[in-house]
Amino acid sequence: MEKSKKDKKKEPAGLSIRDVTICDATAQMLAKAERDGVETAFHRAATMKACPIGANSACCKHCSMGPCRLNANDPYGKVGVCGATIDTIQARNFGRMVASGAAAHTDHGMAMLDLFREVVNGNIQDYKVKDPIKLEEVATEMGIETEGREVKDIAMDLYHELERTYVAVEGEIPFAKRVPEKTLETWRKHGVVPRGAMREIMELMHRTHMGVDQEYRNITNQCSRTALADGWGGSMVATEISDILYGTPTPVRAEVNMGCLKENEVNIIIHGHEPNLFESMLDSVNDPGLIQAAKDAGAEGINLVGMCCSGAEMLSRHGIPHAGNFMSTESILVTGAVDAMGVDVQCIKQGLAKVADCYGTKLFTTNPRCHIEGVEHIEFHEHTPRECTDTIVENAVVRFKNRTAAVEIPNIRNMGVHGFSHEYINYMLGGSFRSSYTPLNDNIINGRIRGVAGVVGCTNPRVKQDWVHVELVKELIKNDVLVVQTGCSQIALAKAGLYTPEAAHLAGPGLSEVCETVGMPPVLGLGSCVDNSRILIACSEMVRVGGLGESIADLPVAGAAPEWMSEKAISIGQYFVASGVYTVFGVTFPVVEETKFYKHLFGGLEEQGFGKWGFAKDPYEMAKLMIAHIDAKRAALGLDKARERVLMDMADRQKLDAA
Ligand code: NFS
Ligand code: SF4
Repeated sequence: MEKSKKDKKKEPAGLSIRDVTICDATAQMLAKAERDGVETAFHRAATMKACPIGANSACCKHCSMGPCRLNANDPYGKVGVCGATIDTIQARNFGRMVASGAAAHTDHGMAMLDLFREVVNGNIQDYKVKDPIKLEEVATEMGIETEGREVKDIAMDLYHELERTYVAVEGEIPFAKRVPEKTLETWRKHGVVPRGAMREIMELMHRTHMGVDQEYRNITNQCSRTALADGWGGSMVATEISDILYGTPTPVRAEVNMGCLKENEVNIIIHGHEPNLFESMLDSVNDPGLIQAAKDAGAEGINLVGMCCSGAEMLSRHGIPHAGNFMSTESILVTGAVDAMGVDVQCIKQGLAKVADCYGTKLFTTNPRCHIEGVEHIEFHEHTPRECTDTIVENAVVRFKNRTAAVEIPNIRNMGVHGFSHEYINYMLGGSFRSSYTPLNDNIINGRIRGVAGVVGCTNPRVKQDWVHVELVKELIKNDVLVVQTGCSQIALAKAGLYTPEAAHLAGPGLSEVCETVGMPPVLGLGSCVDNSRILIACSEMVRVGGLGESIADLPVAGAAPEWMSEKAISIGQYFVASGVYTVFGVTFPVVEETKFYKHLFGGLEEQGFGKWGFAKDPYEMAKLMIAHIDAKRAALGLDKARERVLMDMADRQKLDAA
C-alpha cells in the first residue's frame, strides 16, 4: 500500500479545463500552463481530495489528548477524549473560523485607522483627506461637533471615536449607532452587541479553548458578537476611512479581464487587500522619471492592473483595470506578460512563487504580516511609501527589458460600470436635491423590484470558477431581484458582461424598467469584501426610510457566497446572519447535517430574531431558496398581492419625484 503511494508521482493530471472554469482567459492560460508543465491550484485541487472528516468539521485538535475524530454518519455515537460532543466540536471549529476571518478584516481596518491618524497629525505626507464631506458626515453621525471646526480637529475626534471599534473593553462599538433600533434590541437581548474587536476575538479564542465553553448556543452567541465586530466594526471602519482618504466611489466605466495586460508595456499587477500599497503604486506608475525609464527600456509605457480585493477598490474608485479574481491569480502569470506582481495580505497563494519563477515574473511581498519563503520582500512603509512602489516599478522595467518568456495575452476585455457606493445609490435614486432610498423602497413595495440580494465572495477550485456566481445572479435578476456585489463575485459577473446598463434586458420586466429609468445596470458593484459593510448600511437605510418593516430581519433581502473558500467569508456570513439576513453558502458547509448545532445555525437563530444560514451547491436551487425567502418576507409585510406590472412611464416617475 505505502509503496504504491510513494511510486505514484503527483504529475499534475491533465485537467478537463472546461469543467473547472467558465472564464475563457483563465481557460486559455490553464491550457498554456499544461503545455509549459506548470501546475496551479486547479491541478492541486484535482489531486488533493478534500478530507471528508474535516469537511464535516467532525474533528478536534484543540489539545494533545486528541486529535479526536467523530463519525459524521453517527455523530452522537461517540465523543472526544475530554467528552466534547459533536456540537461542541463543530461550534468551536466554526468559532475559530469566525475569529480568524474577523481578525483579518479588523487588522486591516485598524491599519487603515493608524494610517488615518498619521495623515491627520501630519506625520504622513503622501496621502491626504480626499473626501472631507464624507469625513464630516461620518463625524456628525458619531455625534462629533463639526460646525465651524477645522477638518484636522474633526478628524482627530473621529479617529479617537473609531479607535474604540478595536480597543473598547466595554460598551458598544461606535457604528452600533447605525443599526436599526429593533435589530439592536435583538442583539442586546442576546448579549451580542460587540465591544472592541480585539476583546471579542480574544474572548472567542478563549472560549473555544479546550475545556471552556461547551454549550453550542453559547459559543454561537460569541461567534455572532465577534462577527458583528467585523461587519459593523473593523470592516466598516476600513471602508469609511478608505473613502475619506482616497475618495468615495462614484460610477466609472472600466475594463476587467486578462486582456487588460499590454504586450508592449511594462505590466505591473497589485494583488491583495490594502488600498495604501495600490494608491502609492498609482503615483509611482505616473512618475515621469519612471515612465521615461520604461521608455528607455523599449516599452510604450507602464500598465497598472489590479487583482482581487484591493483591485476591486481601485476599480471602483479610479477605474483602474482589473485582471481577474482569486482563481486567476496564478494563471495570469502564465501569460508571461506580467513584469512584476506586488502582493500585500490575504488570499495570496503560496503557489504564486513557483509560477512567477517559471515565467521570470518578479514577485514581491510588501507587508510585514505576509512574507513568502523564497520570495523577495520589499517592505512598504506608510511614511515613505514610494520607496517600496518605485522599487517594484524599477524591477518591473528591468524584467521587461530582459523578457525571455513567450508572451500570450488572452484578447478578452469586458467594459462595465463600477463604483456604486451607498452614498451614490442614494443620490442616483433620489436625485441631487433629495438623496434618498425612498424610490428603492417604493419600487420594492410596488413590486417592480422583488427584493435585494447580496452576492459576494470568493472563487474556489472545488467548483467551476465563476459559473455558480454567474448563473445565480442571472437567475435572481430574471426574477426582478436587484443584485449588489463585492469582491471576487463582482469580477466574475463583470467578466460575464453584466455590468453594463444594456444588461438590463436580462432582468425581469419590473427590474429592467427601473434600471432603464435610472440608467443603471441590474447588478451593482460595491467594491472589496470589507465593502460588504456598504450592504449593511444600505439595509439600515432601507429600514430607516420605512415601509419594509422595523428590523433588518424584516426586509425582503438575502445574501449568498456561492463559491466561498476563506475564513473571512464565514465571518461575513455570520455577521449577515446575526444582522438578520438569510445567507446561503455554496461549495460545502463545515457542519454535519441534522446535528443540534446545524439546526441552530440553519433555523434556531432565526427563531431568536436573527437571520439564518442556508446551503445549496446548485445555483438554481440557491436562487430558489433566496427568492422563496424574499417572497416570505414580502408576504409578512403584506406585499404579496400580485406584483404590479405597470410600466413605469414618465408620469409615474414624476409622481415619485413629487412624493
Ligand atoms: Ni474576499 Fe478578497 Fe476574493 Fe474571497 Fe479573497 S480576494 S476579501 S476572501 S477570494 S472574495
Ligand atoms: Fe479531543 Fe477534547 Fe482535546 Fe478536542 S479538546 S482534541 S475533543 S480531547
